[in-house]
Amino acid sequence: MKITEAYLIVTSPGRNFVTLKVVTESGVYGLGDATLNGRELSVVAYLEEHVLPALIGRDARQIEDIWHFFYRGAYWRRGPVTMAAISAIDVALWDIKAKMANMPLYQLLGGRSRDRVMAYAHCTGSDIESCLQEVEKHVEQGYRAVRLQAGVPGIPTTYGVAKNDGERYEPADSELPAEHVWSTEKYLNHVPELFRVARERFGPDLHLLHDVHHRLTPIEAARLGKALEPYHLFWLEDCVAAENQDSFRLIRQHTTTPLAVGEVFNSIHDYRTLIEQQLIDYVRTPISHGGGITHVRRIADFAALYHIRTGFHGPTDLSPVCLGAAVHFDTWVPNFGIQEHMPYEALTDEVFSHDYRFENGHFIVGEKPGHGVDIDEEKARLYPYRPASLPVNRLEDGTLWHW
Ligand code: KDG
Ligand code: MG
Repeated sequence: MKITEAYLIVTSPGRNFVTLKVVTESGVYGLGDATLNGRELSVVAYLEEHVLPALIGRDARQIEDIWHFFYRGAYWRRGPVTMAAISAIDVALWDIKAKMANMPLYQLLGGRSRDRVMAYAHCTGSDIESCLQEVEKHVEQGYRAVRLQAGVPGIPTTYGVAKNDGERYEPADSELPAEHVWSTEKYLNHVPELFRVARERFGPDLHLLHDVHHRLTPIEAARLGKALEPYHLFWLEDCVAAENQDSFRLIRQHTTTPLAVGEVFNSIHDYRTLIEQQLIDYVRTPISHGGGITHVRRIADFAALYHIRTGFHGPTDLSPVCLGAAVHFDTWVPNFGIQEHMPYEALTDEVFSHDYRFENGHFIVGEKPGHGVDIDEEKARLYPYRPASLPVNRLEDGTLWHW
């Protein structure tokens, strides 16, 4: 089953997406998501210039060998660009294999472990009250889990909060990086109050999540985790920048608030200490950044040994191809925790068709062979790439701070 063609489709139906299409001699094709948000064209160049020429002619069934060819064989291992490229190939090949087997992808992985996949929604507001109004809306829609981010008094803009209440937030909203102001003190004084009021208003059952976007030091994260303990968070996400995995030990010593990490990780090696020493509770690396199904499955299995569960990154800057593959993975993976969900714009869904459904706060996997996501290439051509950058963050005195 030779690969005869492999090419990229770059499109921006509301958001930049890079999609790899791998075609075989029998005409069966597979799609993989190669979107590295904010750095999209670097993966296009890496794939087109260095990888795809060596993919043509290989046997599409040899997923494992092809994975290692582009990982071990590349000399330059790991890193977001390399791993996003490998992920795209890997997911496209799993899509092909599942289509050849005439099975939905989750069946090929080992079958169903659950009927539906619990997702969490983003609820944001300029202040506590407007954020909680969003929670109310999402609870009415059936969500059982919500991520709360509210504007911090005294800081002009807060990343992850919509510009206008009731709207979705856009992570990459300017051509060049906008500069935001950050105050750890103001933030730490504010967040516990948000969760106190939320827990009081919505009762004990609703899962509450929060994302720190890597902005604290370990001891500050420990303080926040401790302050949030009475409100029983489902998780506290990315509380510190995680290059130093050992630093999580300090956080863990001080708090029982569950910790989630990994949306910017791309390898099992990024997790080694965190998992082996049980310093975290959820792994978040999406399939499109962590080496595809082949490698993320290894991360999940490693995590399972230590009672750590999955909670994949799922913002709108990963394409529906990634989300489609994630819903299959989530349906199968024994140590599933939760799936992030930010609904796509209608335009995105016009370009990418999918057979997963979303109902009452849960994804339900489709039964089409493969991962069930396709792209309308003609429509995709109508929406050319547009440069879009994430903001950067400075302390009030001008110091460049963690993202
Ligand atoms: O492009 C950046 C987003 O993907 C990121 O900010 C989203 O932190 C995020 C999350 O948890 O979804
Ligand atoms: Mg996050």
